[in-house]
Amino acid sequence: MRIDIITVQPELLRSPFEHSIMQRAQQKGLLEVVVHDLREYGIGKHRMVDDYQFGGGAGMVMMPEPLANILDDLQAQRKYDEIIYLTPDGELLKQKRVNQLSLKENLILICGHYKGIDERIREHYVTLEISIGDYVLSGGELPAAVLVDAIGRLIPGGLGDETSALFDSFQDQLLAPPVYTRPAVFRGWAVPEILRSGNFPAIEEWRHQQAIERTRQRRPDLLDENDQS
Ligand code: 9D3
Repeated sequence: MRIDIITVQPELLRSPFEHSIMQRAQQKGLLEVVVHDLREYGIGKHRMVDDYQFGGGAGMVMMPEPLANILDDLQAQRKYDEIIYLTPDGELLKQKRVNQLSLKENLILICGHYKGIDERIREHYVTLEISIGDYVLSGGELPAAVLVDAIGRLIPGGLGDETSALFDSFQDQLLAPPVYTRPAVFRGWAVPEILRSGNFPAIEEWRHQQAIERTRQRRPDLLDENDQS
């Protein structure tokens, strides 16, 4: 899988992808992340990428031409499955969408800044708009890193042996049960006896019940289906 990221702050995106799982998947050639500096497509000798908005108002808007030019260049090189714009008014990111995107071959991510990008790019190029949550960030770069991380860990061979995406609690809509390690008693606080019983069917049942109870208490919204899968 190849992911091209378009940004005016490429430095913000370099370090996340030089680490851990991301790098493992990338070294195996399973995932290629290419960060593009939009300023290289900027207009004039000042490499302009943003301008005042029509109608007035504070804040700069990312100009259509640099974006259209880099998108044309990329699309001339390969077929992209989705052109994704990270934006606070996009679809709230959920695991189901991550799972879908992890099956794609080529993705483009556009990171917004300032007051966002010219609406015509959204109309004529963007195929999917994603928000990572209802809070205001300063740009789309960290959301892009979040999305790439979530996708990258699903790519076969991209995960450590000790974990499996299929058994992740979010995959089955439940929160994870509590976990413990040694010592069996710490400051007088004992690990639940069942976990030390060696009775694995009983342990599985206990964990499942804990997961359900925890989900009911903390995230009842995950239980009342509403088709969030
Ligand atoms: C003019 C109104 N603002 C929307 C609340 C404009 C605006 C604020 C912040 C436009 C962009 C941003 C920067 N944030 C993102 O680009 C962004 C984001 C976010 O702030 N929260 C959650 N997900 C995302 S994805 C991209």
